[in-house]
Amino acid sequence: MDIKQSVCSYCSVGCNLNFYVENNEIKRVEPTSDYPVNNGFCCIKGLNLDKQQTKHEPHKKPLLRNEKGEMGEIPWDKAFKTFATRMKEIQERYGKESVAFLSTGQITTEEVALLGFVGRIHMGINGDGNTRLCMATSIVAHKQSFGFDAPPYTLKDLELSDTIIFIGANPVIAHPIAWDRVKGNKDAKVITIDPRKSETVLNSDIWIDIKPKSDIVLLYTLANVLIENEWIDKDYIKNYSEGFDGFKNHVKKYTLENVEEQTGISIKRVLELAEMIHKGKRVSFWWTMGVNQGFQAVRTAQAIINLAVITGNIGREGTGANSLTGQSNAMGSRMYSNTTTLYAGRDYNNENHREYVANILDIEEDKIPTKPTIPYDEIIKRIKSGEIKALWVVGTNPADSWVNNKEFKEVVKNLEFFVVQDLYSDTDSAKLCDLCLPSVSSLKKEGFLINTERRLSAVVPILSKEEGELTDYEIFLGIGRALGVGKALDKWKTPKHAFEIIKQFSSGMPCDITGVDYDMLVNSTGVQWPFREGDKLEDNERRLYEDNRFFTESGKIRFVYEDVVDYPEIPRPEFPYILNSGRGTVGQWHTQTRTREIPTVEDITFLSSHVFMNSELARDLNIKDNEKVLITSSNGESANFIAKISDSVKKNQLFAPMHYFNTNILTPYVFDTYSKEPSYKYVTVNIQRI
Ligand SMILES: Nc1nc2c(c(=O)[nH]1)N[C@H]1C(S)=C(S)[C@@H](COP(=O)(O)OP(=O)(O)OC[C@H]3O[C@@H](n4cnc5c(=O)[nH]c(N)nc54)[C@H](O)[C@@H]3O)O[C@H]1N2
Ligand SMILES: Nc1nc2c(c(=O)[nH]1)N[C@H]1C(S)=C(S)[C@@H](COP(=O)(O)OP(=O)(O)OC[C@H]3O[C@@H](n4cnc5c(=O)[nH]c(N)nc54)[C@H](O)[C@@H]3O)O[C@H]1N2
Ligand code: SF4
Ligand SMILES: [Mo]
Repeated sequence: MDIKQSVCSYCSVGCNLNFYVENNEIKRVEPTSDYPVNNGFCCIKGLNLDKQQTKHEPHKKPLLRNEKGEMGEIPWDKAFKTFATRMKEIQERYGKESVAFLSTGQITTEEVALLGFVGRIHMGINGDGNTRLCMATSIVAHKQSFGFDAPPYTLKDLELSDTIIFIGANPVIAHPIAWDRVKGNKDAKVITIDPRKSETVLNSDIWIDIKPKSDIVLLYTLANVLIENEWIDKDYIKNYSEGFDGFKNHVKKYTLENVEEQTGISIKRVLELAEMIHKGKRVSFWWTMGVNQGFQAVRTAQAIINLAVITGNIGREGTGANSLTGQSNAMGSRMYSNTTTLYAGRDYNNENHREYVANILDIEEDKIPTKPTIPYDEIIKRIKSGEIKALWVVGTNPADSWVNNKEFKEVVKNLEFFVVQDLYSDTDSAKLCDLCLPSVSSLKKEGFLINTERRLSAVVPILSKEEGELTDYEIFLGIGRALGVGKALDKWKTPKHAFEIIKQFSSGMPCDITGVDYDMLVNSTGVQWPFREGDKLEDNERRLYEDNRFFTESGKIRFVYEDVVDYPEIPRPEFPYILNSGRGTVGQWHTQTRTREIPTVEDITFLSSHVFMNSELARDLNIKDNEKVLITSSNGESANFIAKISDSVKKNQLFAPMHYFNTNILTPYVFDTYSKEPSYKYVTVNIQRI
């Protein structure tokens, strides 16, 4: 029996798994014992990775909609030709930008890079990803504050910290194997800031039960208290940051007198929290979607960064302002998808950067776009207005996951050509398309993913492909050839070729990986970036900023802040409650196209959309456990749910797991100003018995 090691393609923890394979069949899956990320553990999703494309078989051949509106199988060469002919026709008729793509953090880095080449450069189209729904806020916050989009920590910091503060993060469910390290760190005080008594709250020492979306007020108030008490690291601030005086002035407005009314946290508790931060020797702050998916999200993330800076909790063991990523290759997509930045975090509007990339690609510099893509919401808007006529969706399921998702289903009717490339042809998005391109899963791919601590890990083909099956990489190549990319594609022949190009893109950038060799990643312990040519793999758990040099022009961290603005909508008689949403269980992944294949998950999770409501509210409204309710949203839509009575939510709040279509019927068309990330976690609603 062969034993092959590969990385899990679900979440950003990036556990490695050993697959026991005989006659092209997986007999057993085991977590890799000497991989530094998971040390012999994994969660239910990783353990069942072999179930992909088994119960729900993919179509091996592409599907094309005929004149009668029915989907029929076609051979690959016809699919590529159809793609190329239709897209070119549309671009000729309506202009280059009448086509767009939406992609993902769930394919390999080589694949996102090739899509970026074919889509953004050759076709000249806009293209954004599901990372916009997820990490866009952290990206902007990092760039503005640190000068580059780089999560600075190593997961080991969770073990080394004496004060761990989670803000809008539920790692017990969402990053379960990273949580193991918190559990193992018996000396740390664990504090969780969440409006909901989440699974992480239940396992923490302290719950800061904040009012939804008031984190920014709490964080500014904490900064004010720390500064006024001189509980700050003056040397650190002076030597390594810029703009402190402005920040100090700014937070003066956020006084203790107002804090309870605005955040729900009493003066006493704010003071206690400030004191814990002050007394901690190694304080780490970890944030995820409860921060990123908000209205003033970027500034909230930066308020966390600012707290870490003023207390000198940056760049040392067990410290940091740390944003956890979500999907297995969110980081690969951020660095190499060629969407919001040019490859490897380079600037579209920098002529030298364009020239550098063009040279590597062996193309004319004027082929490279001079500006980043338009964002996701703008793509949807332009489909609605008729400016965008063709859409290519890869590895994401916007018919479920996009805000106000019923609208997505409506707007795609405006498209003249809609392509979906997915593992399955029966996702809610694929059901609507004209051309469906089926890809094999990570089990049959090669390449690399980058996890939440910037660790590159090899995707190793566990099974060989059957006749007619293609990887996303091969699909992009087929499309590129049909579009007539020509000679420039020679550089991209295989994922290994792409890896060499990616290395060159990274050269001299903070995410430099010129020292990594393709084969060196296989059966390895992974490599964290940066890893420059000549670097030695001595310490395999490395953090950024240990030298306190940042990627800004001055080399110092910038304080970025802004007055708190009122939320666009507050609870009112027609919509008295706030609906929150997020991950429901460890076993469920997003829109469930993949985890529906895991029998144990299907057995133990609810099959229909449900909403958690407080027992007092249920009593007031005469709603019983498991009764059907109708939720009406201020976005103009309504949807049915099953009520689950639970005091994990406060009386005026509701929580709906995101894994069901109905949840995003209700979410608002509200975005952060700077990141354009949707504010999924706050919408005012009403609820009634049916
Ligand atoms: N099992 C499982 N694991 C996953 C995923 C999955 O689908 N299933 N998805 C992966 C992906 S892509 C991502 S991005 C991550 C997401 O990981 P997380 O961000 O940890 O997960 P969420 O449940 O979306 O949100 C976290 C918490 O934010 C809280 N929250 C809501 N509003 C506020 C607020 O105003 N302030 C504060 N402080 N908290 C608030 C919610 O109550 C929730 O408990 O998970 C990854 N891991
Ligand atoms: N209400 C609410 N909505 C949310 C969120 C929330 O917290 N609340 N969270 C948001 C966040 S953080 C995220 S990341 C998004 C996720 O939203 P989506 O990206 O829409 O969710 P997935 O179900 O992961 O969709 C991925 C699709 O890609 C397919 N796929 C998987 N692997 C491959 C592959 O290798 N190749 C190809 N071609 N296809 C593949 C899967 O079958 C699936 O159909 O949802 C967002 N939506
Ligand atoms: S924690 Fe994440 S990476 Fe690890 S096995 Fe579970 S889903 Fe996969
Ligand atoms: Mo995400």
